[in-house]
Amino acid sequence: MKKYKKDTDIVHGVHQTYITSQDLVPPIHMTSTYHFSNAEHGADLFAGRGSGFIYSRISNPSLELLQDKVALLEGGETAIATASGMSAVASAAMTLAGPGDNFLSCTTIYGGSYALFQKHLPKYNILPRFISPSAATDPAAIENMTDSKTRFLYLETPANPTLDILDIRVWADIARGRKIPLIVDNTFASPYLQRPLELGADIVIHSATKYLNGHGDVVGGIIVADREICTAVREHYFNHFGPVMSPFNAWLISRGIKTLAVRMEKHCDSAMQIAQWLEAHPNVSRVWYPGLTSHPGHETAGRQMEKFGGMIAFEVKGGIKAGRKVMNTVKLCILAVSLGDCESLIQHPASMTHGTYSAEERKKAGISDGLIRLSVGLEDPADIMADLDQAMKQSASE
Ligand code: LCS
Repeated sequence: MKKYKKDTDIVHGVHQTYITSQDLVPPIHMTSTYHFSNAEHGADLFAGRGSGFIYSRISNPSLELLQDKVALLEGGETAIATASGMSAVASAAMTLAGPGDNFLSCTTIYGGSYALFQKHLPKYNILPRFISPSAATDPAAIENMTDSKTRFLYLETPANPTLDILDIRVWADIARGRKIPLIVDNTFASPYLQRPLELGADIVIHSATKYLNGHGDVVGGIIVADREICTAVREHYFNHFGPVMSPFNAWLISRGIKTLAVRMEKHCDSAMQIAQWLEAHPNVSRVWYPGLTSHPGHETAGRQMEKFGGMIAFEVKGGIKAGRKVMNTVKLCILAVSLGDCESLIQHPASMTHGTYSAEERKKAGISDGLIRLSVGLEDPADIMADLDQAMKQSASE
């Protein structure tokens, strides 16, 4: 296949040659099962001989199109579309580790992933080890947290919700040294900004609910890796636990991806402008945005990301009380969890997305009570700043 540039792959990328009607937009394959040509054909497919579809929990053309597209954009061999980002995380973790094993994750990750690791996997005697964000930039400290029972390393960069940046190459070198895979949750960056596999990671996970889909109308996930790993995920977990994506959702996410380049450019440019404005705002005590030179991960982010993303965290003077007022006073920004949508979304991690952490755990993860997270949408950034400004002024005057 001809190698195109990134923006062209985002729009074109992969085609399904077996669809003969020449549609510009492929149909949604809303089918649970497939007609075998004869008994021998069905038996061959079940035995893994030849290619074809068997049953939509195992594979479906609409899912295959999405999988091939995201694999192409991430520079991976293949992919598995899953019902949600959480089922992508769970499928990978449950495949790679078994009873008596451990794995190492940074403390600061999405609250749902943290709950899966901290509360649920231990029930299967799969034991998490968490490394603090400050130690997670020190190779010796990372190495010291692993042993012969460590089955994988796991990180988010930029991390939810603090936008911490970890050096993917550093973690990948440690994983390679121990002959274990590195999983990177690339949800906050999207493959438009960051391709962890090219930096040495082995598995990329997305909540496709976010930037990949980009329109706030779907929940979905995806795992990208080589064929060996994806086959293991399918055989050891996915096919029989069954967290499969619906063909309709796969179609919507494939549609969403076509505009990934233009959306990410605007998310990033607006976020940079808003982060700089927030940093200079008299009512703001701190801003976390990897594009700011004040961010400790700015240099690493500049090396491994093409731009700095559309997510900002900030704290207003007066802590959580003032922060709550801001969230209750915005008019344009929408008070909601999730991220990566057309609309700007504002939320409070300590009581919402990261309520799965205890107060002490949040402290270790660097998630302060006053932290507000903003997913910068596609509106005119001047309107977003005016909205935040009126909310902060009103909150400060009360
Ligand atoms: N990974 C990251 C980095 C996430 O932010 C999320 C969801 C997931 C995985 C799980 O994906 P899901 O199952 O929701 O598709 N993050 C959310 C957030 O920050 N607000 O609401 C959901």
